[in-house]
Amino acid sequence: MRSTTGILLALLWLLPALVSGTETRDDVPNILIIYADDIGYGDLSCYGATLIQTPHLDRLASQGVRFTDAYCTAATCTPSRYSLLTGEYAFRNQRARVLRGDAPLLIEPGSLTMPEVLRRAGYRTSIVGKWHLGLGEGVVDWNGEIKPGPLEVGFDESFIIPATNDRVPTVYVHGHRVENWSDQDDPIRVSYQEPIGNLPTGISHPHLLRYPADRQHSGTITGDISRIGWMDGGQSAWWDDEDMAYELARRAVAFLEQNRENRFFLFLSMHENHVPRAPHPDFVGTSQTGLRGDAVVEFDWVVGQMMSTLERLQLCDHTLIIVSSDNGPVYFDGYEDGALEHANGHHASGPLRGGKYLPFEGGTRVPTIVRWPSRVETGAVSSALVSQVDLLASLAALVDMDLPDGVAPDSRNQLAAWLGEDPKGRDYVIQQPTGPVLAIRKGDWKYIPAGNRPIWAEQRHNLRNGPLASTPLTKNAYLFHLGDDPGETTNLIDQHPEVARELERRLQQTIQ
Ligand code: NG6
Ligand code: CA
Repeated sequence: MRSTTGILLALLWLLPALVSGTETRDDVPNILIIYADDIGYGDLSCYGATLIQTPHLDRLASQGVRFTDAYCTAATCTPSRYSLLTGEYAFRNQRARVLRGDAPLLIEPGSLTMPEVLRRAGYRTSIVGKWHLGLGEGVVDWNGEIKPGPLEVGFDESFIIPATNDRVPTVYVHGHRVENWSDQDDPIRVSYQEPIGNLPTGISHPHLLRYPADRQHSGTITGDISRIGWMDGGQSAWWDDEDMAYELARRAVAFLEQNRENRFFLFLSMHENHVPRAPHPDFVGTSQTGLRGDAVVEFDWVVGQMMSTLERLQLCDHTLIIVSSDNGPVYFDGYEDGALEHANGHHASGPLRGGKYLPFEGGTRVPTIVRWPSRVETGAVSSALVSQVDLLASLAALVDMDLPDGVAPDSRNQLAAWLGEDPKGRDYVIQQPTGPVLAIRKGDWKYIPAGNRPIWAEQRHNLRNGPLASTPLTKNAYLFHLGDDPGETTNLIDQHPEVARELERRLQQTIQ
């Protein structure tokens, strides 16, 4: 008798845990992260752009919270994405730098990544779009099974651009295989060491190109664009650059439709506005800043597609949407696509200094919008300091999952800030530019330690990126007061050495 009661009690105790994966509760929403590539703080009309109109993002902002002080962790893609998905700063992992298209997987298979945490919480998880976190274990056979990859680190489904749209191989990988690929007589081969195969390259056939490229981007031509690296074979599987937004949107919509009855997490990782900029002809001319702006409008259209799909499926109220970018903007990034010539006075970083690659605010402060009608106030603007590295712990808290010690070591539960409820957010954020020098923002102060590497980057920006940077970075340390000087023009390090020392200490404590 006693044991029967015990079993019954145990069952009653277990019951909530057993049903919690299937019930539809408003406080545990679906999650959709729409991630842009290289879209800057000033690129959306809700962030002040006038030559680029982004009506869907503006509407999203009017229905949710728009952040003025939200950061990705790094000024380039791979490290930012690594931090977002693992909750660990990328500078802790020496391999977490901008990866080649044939680099091995950066994330340990089976680890508790953001998608894995959500998967364990009962979510169906999917990535559609740019990956750029490596695939395989060293040598990838693009004609066979490609793993480990997204499916081994928490995603139930994947349809990815393996690296970037300017790197070979220019094929989508669906699950473990190249999409649309079965012709074993024309095997896909990839090299980042030396030219392979007989396909034209930007060097051998420049007349085939839609626009000229620098040397680095003058490898194999697929479509009419030369890439970084060389590839051979697989022509039937090559993606169509102009169709990419439509293809990724189709895949994302299909996932939402298929999972209408499930709780889902979709990481929709778009390529806009990374080079090569090749928006669909439907979007060419839709901005007043040339192809670069047109690609932002294309991204906005994708956001609109996701919103209208959620509306059609009546999932809007039950879906938390987070839109942000992986790093700041750049004009010239390898291709003479007219981005700078047609900038037309558009400031891709808005009032901020610098952009992609750089330690200045424009490198890592990114447009960020969060919408979840059942919980997030509509039309709010938050100046809370938030960092994408915290999304893992924050979403884990949202779905009530405990993270064991050592998992996501740099991720903190900042859910209240991310939902617009806490106006303050973090005490400080770390900003990782290209090169070894990390920057830190704490409150209104911003500190960039002395170091040499960023000099070339900003000089290149000055030469090629016009409005993105005004004064050259030197190897000296910098201290700016962002409240008085959001454009980081006046170095106050001599006036406030004690502030610089405090920020240096904070930075060192974080690094250790
Ligand atoms: C750089 C490429 C740049 C871009 C970047 C990655 C050169 C000279 N430049 O190495 O064109 O591909 O990597 O961009 O090769 S990111 O947004 O994915 O970080
Ligand atoms: Ca990027």
